[in-house]
Amino acid sequence: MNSKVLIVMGSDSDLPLMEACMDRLDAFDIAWEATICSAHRSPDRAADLAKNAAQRGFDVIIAAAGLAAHLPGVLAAFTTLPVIGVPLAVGPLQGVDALLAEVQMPTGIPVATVAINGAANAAILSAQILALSDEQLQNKLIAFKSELTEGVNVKNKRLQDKLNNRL
Ligand code: RP5
Repeated sequence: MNSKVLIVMGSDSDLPLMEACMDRLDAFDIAWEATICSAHRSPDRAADLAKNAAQRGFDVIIAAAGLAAHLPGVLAAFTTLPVIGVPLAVGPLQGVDALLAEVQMPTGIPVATVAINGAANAAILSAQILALSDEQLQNKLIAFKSELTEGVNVKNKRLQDKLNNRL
């Protein structure tokens, strides 16, 4: 199985918040590698990682960081691969600082920023990108979205039953 998604986290302290991303990629049978690298503490390696990612066979980069989260933007500066940013709720501002740092990228260097702690959505967005050239994955996504719809239908049915029992 070739690796497709590169997950970069700013610190090992980010791992608990990013496990939902790894679990969701696994559920779609998408291969991934994860590494720790910091835009501020190991900037040279961040540049190298991004410069070499396409050549190493990755199609998408997911970058997660908290505080003044420059990691996704720095990686995006050194690659033409799509970069998905996950702002993490860390520190006194609980992710608002990271959200603004990741989403407010200058024209030319986009980062597809998901919600604060949106680790699972980063995986799903990666899947949607990879599915553009993978019909099997496309079918898995269709099935996944149907499950979401069915979940809402079940909730609604439960609500209607409850409301009927009140009468
Ligand atoms: C960021 O600083 C990391 O992504 C992490 O969310 C935050 C704190 O890092 P540690 O001090 O726990 O290493 O770069």
